[in-house]
Amino acid sequence: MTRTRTIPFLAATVLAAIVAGAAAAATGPSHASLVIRHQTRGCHSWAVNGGAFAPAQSIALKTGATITITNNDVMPHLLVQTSGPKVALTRPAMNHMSAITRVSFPHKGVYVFMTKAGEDYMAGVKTVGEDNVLRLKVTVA
Ligand SMILES: [Cu+2]
Repeated sequence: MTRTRTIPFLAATVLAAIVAGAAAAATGPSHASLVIRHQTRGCHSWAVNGGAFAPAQSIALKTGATITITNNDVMPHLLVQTSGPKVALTRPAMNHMSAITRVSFPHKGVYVFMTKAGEDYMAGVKTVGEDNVLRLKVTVA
């Protein structure tokens, strides 16, 4: 008698765990933070959620998610969307150190952004090599 009640309960628990796992794999978190920093080689780079700094980043987010970009570089960065469903960019110009831009993704899709970098805030900033172009791919599911 206990057996016939225990087995369906276990099966339901396992099924629920599988469904939850699949849902978590298909959609990402609801928020990501990017930080732009100055560096000698390539002038600037950025990182997602405290990860490795690189010029090109990609993020998977769930529908309705937002990203926050903080510009800690020594020059302004303008966020520009280059492809994907059009998103509203409020304050895309990060014109001073620690300036923040937020972007919301109310719809599914693949969105691609880049930044256009301006002149250094102060003279005499030395860098090595071509300036990096920061690129970001956001997949919203
Ligand atoms: Cu820079």
